[in-house]
Amino acid sequence: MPVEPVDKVWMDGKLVDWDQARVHILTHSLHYGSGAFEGIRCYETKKGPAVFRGRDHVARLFRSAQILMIDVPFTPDEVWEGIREVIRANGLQSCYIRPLLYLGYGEMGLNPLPAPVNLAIAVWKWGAYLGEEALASGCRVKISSWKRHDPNVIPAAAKGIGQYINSSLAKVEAVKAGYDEAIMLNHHGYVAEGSGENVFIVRDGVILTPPLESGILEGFTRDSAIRIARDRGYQVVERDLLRSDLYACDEAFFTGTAAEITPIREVDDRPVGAAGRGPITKDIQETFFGAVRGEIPEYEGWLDPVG
Ligand code: PPE
Repeated sequence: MPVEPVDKVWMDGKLVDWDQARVHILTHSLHYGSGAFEGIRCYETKKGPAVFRGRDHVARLFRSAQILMIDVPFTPDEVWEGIREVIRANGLQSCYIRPLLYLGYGEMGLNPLPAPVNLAIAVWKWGAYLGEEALASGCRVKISSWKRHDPNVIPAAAKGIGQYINSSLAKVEAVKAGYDEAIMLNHHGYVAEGSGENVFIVRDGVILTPPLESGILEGFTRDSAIRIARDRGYQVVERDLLRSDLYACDEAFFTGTAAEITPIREVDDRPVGAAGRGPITKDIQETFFGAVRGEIPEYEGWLDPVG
């Protein structure tokens, strides 16, 4: 997706001009995929711009760093203030936020421990991840021939930069074959997640989603969708799913910061339910969009104001 430039990027505590937000070619992360990142969204609300689960995303960045043994040279409060500062500096009401914790210039070789640690926070306008049309009518998905990496190969719980090669391989395969998105199975053959989304299905009114032990990213949109669904009286079950569960369900949808809540209308050329946005998906999606825009008081705690 092409990026529209904005004015400023936060780099190691300073706001720099967009065009000056550069790194050296021997940046460690460019060579070895070392580092971690976050994907966060800021939404326009009546009380001004607010970051959806902003503090939670910052905490996950620190958990990723802990797993990858990277010492973050900032406190969580400083990172959170950096996020607010860069949104304000660009005068944005809504945007996508990308904190990137990377290993910088000065050390080469596979041992990342001596490399300098840098943190950048970029923001830009990012519309519907799989297209506006997909939000309303659903997307077409392919089960990937690429498996989700085993958590003992690369920890899925960390949002590490290099591990996204796995997601990219799956995405490219799906797009080249004419689909919008991929779903990967895990090493046990059960459904894991999309290239950048968690996945849910609905069968006989019950909502099902793979458990965290299936080796998936612990998505905040997933967590929010589960809470919304239960609050609205639906039963939500976290259990292993087979690919045939995806082929023969009534509804399916993705959750993710970028993807928000995107219905799935087809899996491997099999229509899901009525091949559109199912009624339970619509209910959860509408509530989610109300929550992120600050229109539902009970979910206001999920919004961290930019101020
Ligand atoms: N699984 C994966 C593999 C993943 O990358 C994401 C987020 C999720 C699940 C959902 O997590 P959460 O955002 O906390 O609900 N993917 C990010 C990157 C997308 C990109 O293309 O870049 C995102 O949605 O920001």
